Amino acid sequence: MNFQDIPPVDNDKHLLDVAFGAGREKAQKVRLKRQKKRSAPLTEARLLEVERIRALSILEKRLMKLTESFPHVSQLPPFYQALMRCFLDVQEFKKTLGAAAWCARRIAAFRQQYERKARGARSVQEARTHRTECYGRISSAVKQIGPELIALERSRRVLRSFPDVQEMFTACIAGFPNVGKSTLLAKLSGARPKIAAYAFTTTTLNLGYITDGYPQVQLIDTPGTLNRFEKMNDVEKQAHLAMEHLAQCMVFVLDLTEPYPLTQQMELLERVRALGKPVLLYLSKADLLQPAVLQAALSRHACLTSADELRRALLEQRKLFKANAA
Ligand SMILES: Nc1nc2c(ncn2[C@@H]2O[C@H](COP(=O)(O)OP(=O)(O)O)[C@@H](O)[C@H]2O)c(=O)[nH]1
Ligand SMILES: [Mg+2]
Repeated sequence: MNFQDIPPVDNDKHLLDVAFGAGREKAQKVRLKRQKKRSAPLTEARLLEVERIRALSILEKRLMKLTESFPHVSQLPPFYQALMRCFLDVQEFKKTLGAAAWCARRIAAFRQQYERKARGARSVQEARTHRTECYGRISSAVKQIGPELIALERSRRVLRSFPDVQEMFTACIAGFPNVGKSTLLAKLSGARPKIAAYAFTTTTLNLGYITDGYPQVQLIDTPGTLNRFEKMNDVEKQAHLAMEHLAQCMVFVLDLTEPYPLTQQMELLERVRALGKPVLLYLSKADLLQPAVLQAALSRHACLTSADELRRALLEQRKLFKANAA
C-alpha cells in the first residue's frame, strides 16, 4: 500500500485563486472569440457570464479528485486500519473527507443553478449579477471547508509516514537496540537500512525482501522492546502493529556481546513469543565471540548464526505457512 502518491491538499485560498483564475482566463477567451461575430449585447453578456460560471467546475473536479485520492478506511488491510486508528482520528478523518465531497456537490448545484439564471438573464446587468452572486456563494462554500482542508493535509502527512508494505509472507526482526537487526536485514535482503555503531532512533520501518526469482519473504526491521504501547515512539508503535497484523513469523536477534544483560534479552524474547507466532532465534556477532562462549550459547539455545541458514529457515517457514493455509 503506498500513500506516498496522495497529492498535497490545497487550502481554500489557493483553490479559489485557481478557480477564479480559470474564470478570468475563460472570460478572455470568450471575448477574443466573440470579437468577430458579435451579437446583441445581452446575448454576449449571457454567453460570457455562463462561461465564467462554468469555469468554476474546476473546483468540483479538484475536490472530487482530492476525496478519491485518500483511501477508504474500511477497504484497507488490517495493518493499515490499525495504523490509521493509532495515528489518526478516523472519525474525524472521515468527516473531513465527507466535508470536501459535500462542498463539491454544493458547488455543482450552485453552478448549475446560476448557469441557468445567467442564460435567462433579461439584462446585461442581471447576467453579471448572477455571476457575482454565484462566485460569492461558491467562495463561501469553499471557505467553509477551510479547516477541513487543513486537517486533510495534516492527515496526508501522517499517511505518508506509513511504511509501504506488501500483502505477502512477512517476518519481523525483533531484538534490543544495537544487536544487529538492521545489519541482518541487509544481509538477508540486500536492503540498505541505516546501520549505526550506537543505538539510534529509527525514523521509519526498514523493509527488505528475500527474493528467489521474485519476492518470497517480506522482512521488517522492528525496533522497540515491546513495553507499554502508550510509551512507545511512533516507529515502535508501527513496529508493534506490524508484528501483530503482518508477521507470520518472528526473527529474534540475540546478542551476547552487548551490554544488555542476557536476562533482559530473554524477557523480550518471551514477549515476542507471547505474540503466538513461530520464532526463529538468530545469534548475531558470532564473529566476536570466543569459541567456547559461542559453543556454550549454541548448546543452550537453538539458534542460527549465519544469514544463509536463516534465509533457508525463513523460506521453510513460508512453505509451512502456505501448506497450512491451503
Ligand atoms: N562484528 C559484528 N558486528 C555487527 C554484526 N551485526 C551488527 N554489527 C554491528 O553492530 C552495530 C549495530 O548494528 P545494527 O544493525 O545497526 O543494530 P540494530 O540497532 O539492532 O539495527 C553496528 O555497528 C553493526 O556494524 C555482526 O554480526 N558482527
Ligand atoms: Mg536498526
